[in-house]
Amino acid sequence: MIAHDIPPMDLAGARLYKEKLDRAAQEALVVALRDVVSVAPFFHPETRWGKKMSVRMTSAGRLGWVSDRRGYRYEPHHPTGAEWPAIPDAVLDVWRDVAGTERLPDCCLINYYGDGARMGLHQDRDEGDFSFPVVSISLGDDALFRVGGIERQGPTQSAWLGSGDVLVLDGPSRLAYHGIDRLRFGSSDLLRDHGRINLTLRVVDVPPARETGA
Ligand code: MD6
Ligand code: FE
Repeated sequence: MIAHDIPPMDLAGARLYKEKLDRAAQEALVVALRDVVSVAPFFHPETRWGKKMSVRMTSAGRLGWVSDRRGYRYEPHHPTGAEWPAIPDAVLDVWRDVAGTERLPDCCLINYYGDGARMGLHQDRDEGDFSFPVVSISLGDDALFRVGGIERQGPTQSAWLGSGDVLVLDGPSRLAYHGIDRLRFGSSDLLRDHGRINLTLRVVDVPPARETGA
């Protein structure tokens, strides 16, 4: 179930909905993600500089996010050449609840963090239209999230993201620098072998031109 009565916390302009998803909703997401991962297995991406990232990744949706020596980009196919599976309905329900837009996401990036995995400070800026929010869902072990402003060197705030927490970057926070400093590995029993899954939902393309009526 998605809890509706909890107002979000402000985190450097981002909205953090603590415990947005109860245990049953989290388990339902994990079941749906198992189907996704059976079609589109996790892979270990490299950065542009040939360094392996510490997280494992896959995607669902029309477009998936990939990183290799050619750079970071959205692709219509998994590295195996297969199409990405559809974004599960249970995931879209979370977007519908918090995104505040009729437009559905094109991409659900799925990151798996094992023991010691982290995510360096970055901006999500490979999309065509930054007026759409980015919605992120945390499942499994607690992770220390850091978010700042639109300049890498600026001050940052940190918060632990727990299983079932939902974070929305929109408005002025849409292009904020953010990352995961560390995990409390083993803090949750949601995932069989511990670790953490983060789902990041994004509108990738510029939407079709709208009639203004003017
Ligand atoms: C993570 N999150 O939580 C990494 N990006 O593992 C992100 O990179 C992120 O949480 C955009 C919006 C929200 C996020
Ligand atoms: Fe991000």
